[in-house]
Amino acid sequence: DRLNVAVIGAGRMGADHIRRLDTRISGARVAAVVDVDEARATDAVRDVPGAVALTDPTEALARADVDAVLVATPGFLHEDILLAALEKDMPILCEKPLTQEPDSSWRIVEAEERLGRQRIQVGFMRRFDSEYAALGGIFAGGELGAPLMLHCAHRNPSTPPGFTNEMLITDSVVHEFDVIRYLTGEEIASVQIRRGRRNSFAPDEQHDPQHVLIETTGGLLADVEIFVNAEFGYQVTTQAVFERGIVNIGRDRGPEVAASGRWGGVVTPGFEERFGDAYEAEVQSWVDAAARGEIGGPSAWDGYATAACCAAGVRAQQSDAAVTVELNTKPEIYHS
Ligand code: ISE
Repeated sequence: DRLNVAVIGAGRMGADHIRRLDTRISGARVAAVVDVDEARATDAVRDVPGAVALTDPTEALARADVDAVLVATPGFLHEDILLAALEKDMPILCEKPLTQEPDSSWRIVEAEERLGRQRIQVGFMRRFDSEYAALGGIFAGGELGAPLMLHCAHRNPSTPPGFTNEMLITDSVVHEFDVIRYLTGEEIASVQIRRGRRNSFAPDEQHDPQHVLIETTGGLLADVEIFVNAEFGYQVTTQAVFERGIVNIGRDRGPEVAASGRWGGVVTPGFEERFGDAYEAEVQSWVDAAARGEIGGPSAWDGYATAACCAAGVRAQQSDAAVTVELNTKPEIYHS
């Protein structure tokens, strides 16, 4: 009995997940693909045996051959789909962000709490990246002493049309918010943003890059360079500073070639390549956990907490001051 998944949204991420579910994930199949653009839905199921193409998520959730849902629409469409899927008590894998604002994320948390168990896993795939996981092990193991600081760089080659200045935080730095919470096991207390010199090649509406200073509830400082029109490729690196050593992750480790008087290698072009293995481990973990009636990764609470960080970050873009992150009390179902 395989998990019969309806994939909602057949854009860049949805199409990538459909391919993954169809070819590399065991214990699951794509039963339906939903997209408002009918041609895109039809295209997406063309080579997927037994999958139907639909334009209405409600129709997909009502089908007898659908028992789980993967949400990959743009973030502003997540809330309605999540509430409907929770209503059906289905396993849900929701691409980040959970929703775009803390208020709507909190409504999701409340709906899940009423259900009495966790059903939503949020697509913060970095937790499944082998180097982030190894760094997490060093944080937990304590062999280098206490962690003191994190220096993060998040660089994208370019941004799609419509990528606003706020999205540098809500779409991109949201990953650092999650990963800093994951590594430290602490919530984020405040966010401060400085803008500095602007890349003249960035779209007019973006101030790119930005420098984000984050403090956790335990006093750890993290700085993030978010730079989304970096041209040269896709690069996500972290340097963790501990009392007795430092750890670097995220440097490309492809073959280093020396030829014609030069040496070097290749930078990953996009997140699909950089985090391909992580996405695969993430989806497999979700499918395996669903069989046990559990989730296999970051929760709706993580989605809510990062939405609260993003709201603070967007406010922090308006001034040079640090903005406090406001969090409601964590419901019982998210303890453990
Ligand atoms: C994109 O939506 C992602 O989630 C990528 O991981 C991130 O690097 C990029 O900045 C986002 O726009």
